[in-house]
Amino acid sequence: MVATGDSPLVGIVMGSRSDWETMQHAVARLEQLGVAHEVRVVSAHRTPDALFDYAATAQARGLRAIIAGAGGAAHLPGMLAAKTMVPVLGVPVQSKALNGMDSLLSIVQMPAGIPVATFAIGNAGAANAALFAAAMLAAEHPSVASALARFREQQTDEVASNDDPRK
Ligand code: RP5
Repeated sequence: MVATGDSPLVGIVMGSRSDWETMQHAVARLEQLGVAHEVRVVSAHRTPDALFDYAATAQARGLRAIIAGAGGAAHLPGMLAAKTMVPVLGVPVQSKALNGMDSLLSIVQMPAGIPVATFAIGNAGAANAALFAAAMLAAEHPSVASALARFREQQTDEVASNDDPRK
């Protein structure tokens, strides 16, 4: 059984504490699925040395995926991807000025050679990045596979049991 107290398999990083409102949805999903994880604020612009250090040590520390959320000039996911072979899942945070279009384009338009898997803007993107990370881990971690299967079944049951929108 993979538990949240174990050595982290997934790193969740964000460019600012102000991203937490969005990124908490990734953390909630990983906790629900029992995936060991860690959470940090690491900024491409304000703490670039910490970013390089995080990327340089990620693989050796056992991380199998990094979920990176950032808004505006969202360079965090791309810079992490440039400095580590650990797969980076990018979450565009919904910025105030441009509604997250700036974040989305900053993250998704990577040059060929350095991939970032980019998710939807905002809460849905954060939740789906966590589910995607769990799916990546499922083959090697049977407890994550069964938690993911249970989550899907529950989700289906919830929709099916509330299928009259007037109620
Ligand atoms: C980015 O700038 C962060 O990811 C955040 O979304 C945005 C604004 O940061 P704060 O000014 O709220 O700290 O680096």
